[in-house]
Amino acid sequence: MTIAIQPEDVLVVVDVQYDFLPGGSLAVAGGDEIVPLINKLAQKFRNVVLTQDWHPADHISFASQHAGKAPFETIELDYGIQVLWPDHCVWQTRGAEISTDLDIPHAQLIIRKGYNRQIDSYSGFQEADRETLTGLAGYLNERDVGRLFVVGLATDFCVAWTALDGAAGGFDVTVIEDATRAINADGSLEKAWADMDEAGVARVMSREILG
Ligand code: VGL
Ligand code: ZN
Repeated sequence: MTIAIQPEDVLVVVDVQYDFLPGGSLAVAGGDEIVPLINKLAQKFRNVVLTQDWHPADHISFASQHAGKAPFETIELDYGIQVLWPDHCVWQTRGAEISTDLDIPHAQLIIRKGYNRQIDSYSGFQEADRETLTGLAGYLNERDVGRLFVVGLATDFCVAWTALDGAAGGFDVTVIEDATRAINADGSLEKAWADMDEAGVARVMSREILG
């Protein structure tokens, strides 16, 4: 069965940046494999939005900012549990750049997130304090868009949180599974799919769209 993409549908391409690709500081295994597929999918969409993880060098999510802590350990912050990461996507560094292999000249908006030093932001919609909004929902509502299709990196963090917040915001959200790759730290991928399933986020394969 093929899913027919409508002119008002939107492709949301999450964090296809050098630090999340092989050779990057927080490389997601197989992250480069999805780039040609995303390019192919993007041709089906009139509307494409990109997100970009964009941190100051002393961002609170970096293990390097917490004495005695190593990447992938967690700490408790005001807004809840925070996973600590290797330094990544530091603004104005190459690692933060969106891959130039992404061939989507018609992409209309790049939403940056994670630029507040004290708050992480996996989601393209709101920061981890669950209060500070990025403006993406306002943009999409003002554009009167249809369904959201989410692809990119990483399935279990920024893709999942973006999909969940989209659904919570009333959008019809579908994740295109084979156009994502996961970090999968400590069962995070299984949990992410369970959360998305419960929130009514649909899960499809790219062939259902590409035919
Ligand atoms: C991401 C961890 C930290 C992601 C961003 O894009 O999934 N993961 N920052
Ligand atoms: Zn980040």
